Amino acid sequence: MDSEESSRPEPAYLPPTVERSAKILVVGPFGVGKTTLVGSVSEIEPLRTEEVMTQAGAGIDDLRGLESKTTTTVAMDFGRITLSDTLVLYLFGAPGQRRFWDLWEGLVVGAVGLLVLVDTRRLDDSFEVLDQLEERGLPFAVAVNQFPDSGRFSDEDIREALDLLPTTPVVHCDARDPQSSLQALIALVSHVGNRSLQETPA
Ligand SMILES: Nc1nc2c(ncn2[C@@H]2O[C@H](COP(=O)(O)OP(=O)(O)OP(=O)(O)O)[C@@H](O)[C@H]2O)c(=O)[nH]1
Ligand SMILES: [Mg+2]
Repeated sequence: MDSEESSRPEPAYLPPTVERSAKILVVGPFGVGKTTLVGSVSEIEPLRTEEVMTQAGAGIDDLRGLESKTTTTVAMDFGRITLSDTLVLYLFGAPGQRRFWDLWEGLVVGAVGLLVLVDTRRLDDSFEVLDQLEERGLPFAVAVNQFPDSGRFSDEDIREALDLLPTTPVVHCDARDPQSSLQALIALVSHVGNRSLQETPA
């Protein structure tokens, strides 16, 4: 168990005040920080399906700026965060390697919205992701995961570069930081609106 996990409070049960739940899918290209975000913000021990990357990905998976990355998600991440006294989010993280994108079909079922993580050092990788989402019509927010050598881009720069609608929220975050990740989720939930949030069974 690492220090991040051992310091996590372990609320196994939902507070009795929780009335609504929402499934959120965190998507984005390879290595953008999806597993990191789900793990940092989750109040329960996150479920991870990491496998060590092999030579099969050499020349396919772009590891520039991710020199310390040795594993990749092969199925999904799962976490939970109680956002307010009455609302809980179930977080699903998608695998980012292109060859696993078919799994997104299943993972997205029941999701009320998507958080799209973006790495400005490799913005091109995000175009294909956004194309997929626009076909689906589900609400999404864009969270720019800030790396030390990312450079500074304004929301407007990001909006223009990714050709986003004026209504799509753009936030900047550090996926390693629980509070920062939480702010990204709050931006998404505000955008999704209360209408889509499910009543939890009594
Ligand atoms: N500096 C910095 N590093 C980060 C941040 N988020 C993630 N990392 C690092 O970047 C790498 C990628 O993180 P992952 O969370 O595995 O990315 P992923 O999107 O889940 O990757 P796949 O599942 O393989 O697509 C890891 O080595 C993280 O430690 C961040 O906000 N800042
Ligand atoms: Mg991952």
